[in-house]
Amino acid sequence: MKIVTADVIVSSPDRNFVTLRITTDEGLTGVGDGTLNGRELAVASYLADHVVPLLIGRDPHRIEDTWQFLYRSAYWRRGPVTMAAIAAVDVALWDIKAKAAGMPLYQLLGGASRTGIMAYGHASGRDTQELFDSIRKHLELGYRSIRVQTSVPGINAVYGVAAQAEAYGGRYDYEPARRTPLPAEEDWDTRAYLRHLPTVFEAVRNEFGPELPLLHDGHHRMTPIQAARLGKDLEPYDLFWLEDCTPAENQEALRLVRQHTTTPLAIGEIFNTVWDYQTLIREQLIDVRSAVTHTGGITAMRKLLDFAAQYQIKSGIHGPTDISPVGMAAALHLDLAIHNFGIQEYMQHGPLTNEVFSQSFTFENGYLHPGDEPGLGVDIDVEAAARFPYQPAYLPFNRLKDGTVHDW
Ligand code: GCO
Ligand code: MG
Repeated sequence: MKIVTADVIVSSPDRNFVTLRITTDEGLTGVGDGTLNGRELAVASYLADHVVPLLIGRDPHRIEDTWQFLYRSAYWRRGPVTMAAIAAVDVALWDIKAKAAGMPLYQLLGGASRTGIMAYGHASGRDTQELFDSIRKHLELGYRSIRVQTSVPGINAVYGVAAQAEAYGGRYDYEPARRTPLPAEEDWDTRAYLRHLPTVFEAVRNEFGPELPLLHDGHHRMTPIQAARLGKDLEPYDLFWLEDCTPAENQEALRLVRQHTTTPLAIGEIFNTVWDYQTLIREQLIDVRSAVTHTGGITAMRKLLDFAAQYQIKSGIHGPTDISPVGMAAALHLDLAIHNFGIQEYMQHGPLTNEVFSQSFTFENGYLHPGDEPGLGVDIDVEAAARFPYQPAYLPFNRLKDGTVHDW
């Protein structure tokens, strides 16, 4: 078999997506997700200008060889643009291989290790009542694990609060990228946040009891010692995880947080290679987390998660709306196959996205399943995609009260 064409499709149904569609001389097609929120066109150019010409004529079955070729022949290693582009190719090739085998992809990854994939949903509110309503809504949708994000008195716009995001031009339940000519400016005050958040978790536990798994995303905004304090303050509320409590370019910073708290820690959605995790995994400084679309695809993620498994560290694959249905399907096949599955983030896409991407995965009683169609079980309708051309959109950023730029 040979690759005859590879098309880079940039579309914006509800939000921007970058999709790669590879076609073989036997008529098989495979799709991969290369969406990098707010920097989509950089990946599209990397693919169209520098990767697609190298794919034509290659044997699509040689996935490991193609991965190594794209990673090493570029010379300039790592980085989100490069690794998202490699991920798009890798996932499309796995899709083709599984279709050629007539099996759902998870079968090629070792078969199912479980019957369903536990997912968490994003509840949020500007106050306790709105938050409780949002939690109830998610429970009614079937979610059995809930991420809790809340406004903070004294701060105008806080990451992850849907109603607040809407007031600032966001769309649907939660989508941080906005179709504004410049990144939106938000405000931040860590002391106010550290005072407020434990009171919110206390209220949620009192209302919903001890069983419900609860999560929270700190979105890289604390220093290590602030993160250590928050982890300690949240211990009574038994979190499933505290995510991205501090920026982790410096992996060693997590040693300090770890020494102070038993709250499980999740890190990795902005990482893109196993090297970003080396200290975190080897020293068991985190418990879960990672992303498929931004980490070089199934090939690289499988190696990363197998490495993590030796340290009893579990997966928690990134699944916000900026992961396309293609990237989500890739995550689900991995989730089903690996032994060290932890939890899967799952935010449902808007109606236009579902017009462009046909999907076979299901969400029932809080559990996801990738379905049993050969391949990934997801495809892109190229004509429908063409109805939704790219629209510039940016993620917001934060400033402190004195005007200093801060992590968002
Ligand atoms: C999450 C993430 C996202 C990111 C988004 C940026 O936990 O889902 O933090 O909400 O902010 O992926 O594009
Ligand atoms: Mg996050």
